[in-house]
Amino acid sequence: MKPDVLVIVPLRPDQQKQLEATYTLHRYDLAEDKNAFLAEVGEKIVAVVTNGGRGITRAQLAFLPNLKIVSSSGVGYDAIDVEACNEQGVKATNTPDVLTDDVADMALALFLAVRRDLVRGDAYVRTGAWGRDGAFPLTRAIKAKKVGIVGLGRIGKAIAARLEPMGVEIAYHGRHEQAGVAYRYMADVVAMAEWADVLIAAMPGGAATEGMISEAVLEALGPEGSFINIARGSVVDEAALIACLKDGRLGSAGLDVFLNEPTPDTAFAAIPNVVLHPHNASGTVETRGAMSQLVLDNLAAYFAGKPLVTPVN
Ligand code: 8YV
Repeated sequence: MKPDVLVIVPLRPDQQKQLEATYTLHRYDLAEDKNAFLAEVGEKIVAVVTNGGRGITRAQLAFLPNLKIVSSSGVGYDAIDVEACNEQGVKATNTPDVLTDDVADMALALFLAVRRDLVRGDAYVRTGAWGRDGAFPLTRAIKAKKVGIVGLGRIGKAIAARLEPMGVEIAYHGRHEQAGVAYRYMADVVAMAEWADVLIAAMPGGAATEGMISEAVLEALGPEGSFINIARGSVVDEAALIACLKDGRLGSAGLDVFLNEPTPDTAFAAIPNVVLHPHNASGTVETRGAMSQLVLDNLAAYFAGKPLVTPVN
């Protein structure tokens, strides 16, 4: 008897084939009437495959009385209702580590794109503005600038490691000062924004960090400052971010994540001093394959009665 698995988001093709071979799949992702589908198959389901964006809600969990494990592709688990999982005795797993380098690379790409005006430079060549209007406006050097990282976890540290050889000064903010970390710790995020030229958000999403990058933080970063976000849209006051970018209280931003995905606030499209990316920092063939494999490995460990590879709760 193959265990019954609810697929909220499918895996990459290779791992999806393995999933299909090992389990009886119930394709929530393909169902037209989602609630009717859950009501129909819910009792059978022992495992869920999802991702960091979709997660699983308390309302969905209520349809799954026999659920044992939620295996999610993504390091962030703010979209998984872990409290409801705990109440139901459901284990959850995520996919840390395998995506760290790609996400840190994207933070660096946004950082460079924003600070050196890469996207507007591209348009300047394409549209012939270069020939018509002359040399492109000068930008600002990276070297000797101050970068504040909010959330010095695995990804934050990988971002810092990429920035170090560029000759920038690095500080970090988080819940606690970390032993054995050479970067300057700043307990107050507004003070760090005041000090920094660039602020990079790399903390987890969820209630604890909601709105942490407030209007006061963005104003402290200032007209010459840049905000980079590869964390979650929820960590920033997005209305304030839009307003600050528009009226120049904040210099520029590079964003991989938004409050409403995949249909972010349309105001962003009309703001020239922001570089936008469609939540794809972990979106490489290699990393998405590794994430899918880890989803499978966690399921396999569970059904073999072994310790989970990367448990959340
Ligand atoms: C994914 C992410 O885009 O890992 C995360 O937390 O946000 C991203 O890697 C997301 O989980 C969808 O797979």
